[in-house]
Amino acid sequence: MSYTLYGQRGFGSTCVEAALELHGIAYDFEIADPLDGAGGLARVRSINPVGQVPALILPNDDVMTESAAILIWLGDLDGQYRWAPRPDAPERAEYLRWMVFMSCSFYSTLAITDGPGRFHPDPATHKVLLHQALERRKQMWRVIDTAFKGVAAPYLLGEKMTLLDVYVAMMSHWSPRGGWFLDHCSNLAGAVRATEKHPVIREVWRRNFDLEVEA
Ligand SMILES: N[C@@H](CCC(=O)N[C@@H](CS)C(=O)NCC(=O)O)C(=O)O
Repeated sequence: MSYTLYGQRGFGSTCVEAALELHGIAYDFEIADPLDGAGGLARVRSINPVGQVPALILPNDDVMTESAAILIWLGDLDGQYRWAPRPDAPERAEYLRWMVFMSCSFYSTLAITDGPGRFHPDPATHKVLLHQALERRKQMWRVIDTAFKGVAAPYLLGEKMTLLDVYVAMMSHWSPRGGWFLDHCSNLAGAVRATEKHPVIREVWRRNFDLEVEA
């Protein structure tokens, strides 16, 4: 029974590392960087034909991709719901809504910044594409920040830290990054700070973001 996580430090595999460790699930980590030239991309494509990480190999050798799906699956796996609301909990709908929102509306814009040539073959257009992708990310942060106005206490869904907190906290370190995030997402920032104080998250963040968070 073993899990193997393919990813790269600071990439989307960060939240999967955190989820595995919060659940006490042992795993092997394999560096697989789709942005590390043709060799890196070929290696990732041999696991995930889309050429993206994270990818998690399950103990039965099934391959699981899509970070939100992996987190939701891990959160439900042992039926204990330590890091996810139970399916019948009142917070479940919000949990699913924002997990999928962050994946579909925010994370999806990295497909543009990680490879603008996929969206327009002329390199002269790429500066605009990168700019627009970043603007879209800012807009999506504003949407979720407004939705959580007055309801974050101390975590996004209330008293208990969930994998939604972990997912949002990880993405807060991506462009437009911490400074912009703290200035513009005051409703989310408290939950991110609380999440990053958890000892498991601190250690995973230290490894992935070279970040020392105060206890
Ligand atoms: N929908 C995917 C997106 C994964 C993704 O975009 N991962 C980035 C790294 S953080 C990647 O592999 N980028 C390389 C590329 O898109 O070519 C997920 O949620 O797992």
